[in-house]
Amino acid sequence: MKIVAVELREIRLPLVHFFETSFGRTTERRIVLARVVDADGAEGWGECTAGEGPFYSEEWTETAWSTLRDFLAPMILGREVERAASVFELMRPVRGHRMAKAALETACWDLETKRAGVPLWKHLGGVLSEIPCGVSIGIQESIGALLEKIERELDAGYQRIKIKIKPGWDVQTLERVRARFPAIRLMADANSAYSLADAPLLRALDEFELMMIEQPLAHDDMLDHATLQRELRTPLCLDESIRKPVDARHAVELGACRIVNLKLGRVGGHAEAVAVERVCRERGVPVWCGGMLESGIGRAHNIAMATLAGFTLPGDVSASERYWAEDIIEPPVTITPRGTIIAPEAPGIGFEVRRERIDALAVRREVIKI
Ligand code: OSB
Ligand code: MG
Repeated sequence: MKIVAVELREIRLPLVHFFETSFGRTTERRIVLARVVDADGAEGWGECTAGEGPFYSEEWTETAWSTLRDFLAPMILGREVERAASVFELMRPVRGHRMAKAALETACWDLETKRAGVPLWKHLGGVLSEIPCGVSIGIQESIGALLEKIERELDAGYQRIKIKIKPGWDVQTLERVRARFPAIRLMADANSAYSLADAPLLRALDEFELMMIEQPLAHDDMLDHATLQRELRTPLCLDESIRKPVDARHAVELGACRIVNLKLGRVGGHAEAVAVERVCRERGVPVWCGGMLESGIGRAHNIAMATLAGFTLPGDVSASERYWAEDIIEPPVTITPRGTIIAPEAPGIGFEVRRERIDALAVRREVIKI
């Protein structure tokens, strides 16, 4: 394929409910979308999962926009790109900025598979035609509100509940959740809110029989996680610390985690995600698909990734209606009563992109051409 135009759009999309983590609250997303067009006029869409500020990672909406416009788009424009699988390599001169890279890279995979008339997930080597789903529930105004939310998600069929924790919203909160729901599959995500000095508190969480504790320590740490893991019965899962395939190998070899949250944007797109999944699968480490409050385009790409064989645990990818009054794809993502998402059979990402709605939501647009 030869990409002749890269279009960037920033859309603003208010969340149905605010989403709060240990690093802050999001009420409205600022999402950068990438549309790539080849010489025959075929298109592909990707989404940048960077947040509204440099808090989950150093990337955010503005760095993604300028990095895509000034560096990444020019690196692929006009090049004879043999396969979407080689796009990440073309962008190698840029260090980091994996979420920005993923926007462009995933758009190329959508284009390639639309052209070939095959579903993206099959092209990636996916084997699961139905993926198990859980939900991630942010920090709430009260424990009562949290319990109500959990009840609603379980009624909808979701297979596991993840709650966000932080100092002051941890032991007591989990105690109440467990008292009310003694047998559910439950886990907690701290988004780096603790340090090794909190090991006694984290050890106290063992009694709640959590599936895992996600990223309790520093966003860029592995050694302290390995030390902590030796002191815990509960498996640790790394999110922020795993940015590339070699990180996954190091984490597993160090014993820093027993499970990996794999996020498509965080690792830089499908080619790198396939490599991370492989590192984990070959070492018997389960992975699951994380979420970044994606619109339908990012969500569709997540679904494709989550069909790979290593995705053996329920992920954070859930129905569009949990986030948006109206999504930017058609149909929106829905779950079955079994708490699964069925991988679409249509070519590419398998959902129709609502171009007019996107243009109506766009607050800026830039076309980079050869
Ligand atoms: O740590 O997994 C995380 C959202 C934004 C940033 C980081 C995280 C999350 C989530 C939400 O947990 C997952 C989702 O529902 O998309
Ligand atoms: Mg996380």
